[in-house]
Amino acid sequence: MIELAKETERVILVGVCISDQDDTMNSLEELKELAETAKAETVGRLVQNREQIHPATYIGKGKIEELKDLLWELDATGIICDDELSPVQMKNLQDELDTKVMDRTLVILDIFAARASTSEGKLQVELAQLKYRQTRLTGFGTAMSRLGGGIGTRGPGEKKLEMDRRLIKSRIAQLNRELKDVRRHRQVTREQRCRNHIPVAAIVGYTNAGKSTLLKALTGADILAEDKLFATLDPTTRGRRLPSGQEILLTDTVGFIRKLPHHLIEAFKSTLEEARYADLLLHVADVSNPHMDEQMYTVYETLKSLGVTDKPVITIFNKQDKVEGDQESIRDFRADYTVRMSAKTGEGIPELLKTIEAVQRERKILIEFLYPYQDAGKLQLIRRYGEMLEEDYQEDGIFVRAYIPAEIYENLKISS
Ligand SMILES: Nc1nc2c(ncn2[C@@H]2O[C@H](COP(=O)(O)OP(=O)(O)OP(=O)(O)O)[C@@H](O)[C@H]2O)c(=O)[nH]1
Ligand SMILES: [Mg+2]
Repeated sequence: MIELAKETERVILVGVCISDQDDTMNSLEELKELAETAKAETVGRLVQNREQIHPATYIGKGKIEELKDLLWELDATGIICDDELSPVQMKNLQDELDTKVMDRTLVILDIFAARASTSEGKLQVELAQLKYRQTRLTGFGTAMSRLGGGIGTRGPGEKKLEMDRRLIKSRIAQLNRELKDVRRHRQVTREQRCRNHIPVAAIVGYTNAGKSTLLKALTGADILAEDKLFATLDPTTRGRRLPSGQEILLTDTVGFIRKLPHHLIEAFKSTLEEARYADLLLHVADVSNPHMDEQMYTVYETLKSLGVTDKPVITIFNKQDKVEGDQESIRDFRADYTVRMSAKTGEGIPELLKTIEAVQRERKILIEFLYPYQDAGKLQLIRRYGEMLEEDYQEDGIFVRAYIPAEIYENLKISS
């Protein structure tokens, strides 16, 4: 009889607890969700308390024996370790266990690979996958082909993942060249926006917090919002007018997660960097998630690693419709403002818009000018990019009181 290829992978999650037990369990819980998203079924868990991760085998000798038994008992097809394994750890575990050995990074890469839809997204994912693969070629030999698919085999460059080291190197170089072009293009778009003085707000936050739903609610953008990890990979930008009449651009971005793989950050830099060129950050947090505080911490840490530190932040405590009762304890001291809302029901949107306006105003200059009538064209500019508070047509000119972006101050001075 020919054994049929197993459709679903049955995996055991393996974690090492160095300090905080709760934290390790939360991380494993999230790994389970990641595995599920990558279409694998979690059939067991194994956690070892250690002072440090074993440099050669991730977990210690005794635990490996335990894991062997567990693999057999649960009829598992592989394991997923909750940290990125070094090539040596991966190889040793594979030799010891004779099963498919995966890690958190591989799973996240796999999810990204399945999600990538634009050419930029695909290039970035392939680059990250190949870089990860480059040093781990030996690890995927027999166990992988035995399964004939599953986590780690998906991606835009599916066939190319089987390439040898030399070819991988040249493909990486080629991908880097192509991505350079894409980045240049993105840069030009950003510069154009900058020249137009339209402020940009980047929507950032933990994966599944509701970023895309927020963009949808604010702009009516037809984008994918799903109860899935990493539903969004490619940034989408849409415009929206604030109550004052000023236009603002909102950019939805890829979500963050703890232990976001280094190669992904590198490869997705231009996408992730959208936040770096924004004038303001809308940080979406999911109040219905019991681990919201850790998630917010991860978001700030990731932003820091991307060099985004000096932007005004509005933290949005989203999904209010899902929670009840006293929420006094919900705070974010790192944010400049906080807003409670529900992107799904629309509750709280007016307050959010008001808050965005308040932040914008802080970045603006208040002018009080009496323009001669031949300068009337400048009012156009003010209405478009600023916020007109008062315009009074007097005998000797037009009196204007308005908030304007600092960048256009020079253009609005009275010519004399
Ligand atoms: N009840 C409730 N659900 C919400 C709210 N906002 C978003 N959701 C749901 O949360 C899930 C995730 O929403 P998305 O908007 O896709 O989240 P995201 O932050 O863009 O996620 P990624 O792109 O995967 O990082 C979806 O099922 C939404 O319907 C809300 O205010 N209330
Ligand atoms: Mg999204």
